[in-house]
Amino acid sequence: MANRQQSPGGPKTLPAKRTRSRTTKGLTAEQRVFAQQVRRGLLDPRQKQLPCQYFYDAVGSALYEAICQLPEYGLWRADCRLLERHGRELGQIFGNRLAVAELGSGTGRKTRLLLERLVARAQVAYFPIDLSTPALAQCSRNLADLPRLHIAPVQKSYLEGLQRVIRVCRDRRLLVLFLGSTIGNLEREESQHFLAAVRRLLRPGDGFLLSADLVKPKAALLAAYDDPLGVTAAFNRNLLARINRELGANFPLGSFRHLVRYNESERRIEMYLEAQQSLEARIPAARLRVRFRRGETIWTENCHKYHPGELRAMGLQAGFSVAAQWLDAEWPFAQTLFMVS
Ligand code: AVJ
Repeated sequence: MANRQQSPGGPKTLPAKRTRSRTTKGLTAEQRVFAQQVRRGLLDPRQKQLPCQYFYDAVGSALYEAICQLPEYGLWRADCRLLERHGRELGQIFGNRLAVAELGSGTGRKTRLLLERLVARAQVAYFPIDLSTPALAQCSRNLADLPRLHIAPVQKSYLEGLQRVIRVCRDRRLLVLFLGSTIGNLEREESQHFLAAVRRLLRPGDGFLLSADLVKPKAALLAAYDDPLGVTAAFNRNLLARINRELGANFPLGSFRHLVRYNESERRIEMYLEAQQSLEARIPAARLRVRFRRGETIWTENCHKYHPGELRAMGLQAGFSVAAQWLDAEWPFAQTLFMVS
């Protein structure tokens, strides 16, 4: 877990107690890993934290879809506008027999804007890569009507999935998509390593299209992550609700407040859940009892923001060349096309 900076939530955290209960029976393999990650994050003596990848169960994914429609949250629409504006150009660059692999494809609603423009002039093999089976199923359904599109879902982590795709489509140029500014969840150093790992898997003629949210006025960012309707607050609290649902915990959801700050030096939004009174929660499947002091926080997400030049430099450092960079005027957001030359 990367985000280990100072917390806004006051002095030392209250220790958590390991319990001896043996209630991990009946858990799936994924839930066991979930329980281990929860245990590790909540036992962290410096700052309690939970990994943001667990936001996306069925409820969380639906809340994220709602976030993307919020007037305050401009990322999704900016990404869509750039795909609509430059989709044809991408088609011209990659020719008439290409493969498209998407890291973290979600429902595919946004990717459709690009795929529609690609299949207008090419045979396309599309490989949505996602850990969530329901999301992959929905993605395939959302795109099934597109002509000249072959869909091959890959339920794997990003790099494992990409390795699989490269093995099965040696005869086509490959365009890898990493949209939505999901890269923002990684620490900057981690992002650099990730780009280098993707670069190592690709061959000359392949490309990597990276979406990233850009630095902008603090007020706009705080509104995007702490919307007045409370959808992002629900998305954040759903993490505790999921631990209650899947790991048998008893977190009192109403006792945790959604807290967002903008870390100027790190150029990132940080999301927390703050305990409104001192309380204790039991998480049997993680064999844990956790006590919270009033005002103590759980760190749940980092959303890093970038400068256009920084993104280009990251790609060059990873061994890519920069073929194009498109910026959205309405909501500062960038799509950068990296190529293997
Ligand atoms: C899916 C990681 C791109 O960082 O904006 C939205 C997640 N968190 N609102 C983002 C998110 C709070 C989103 N990413």
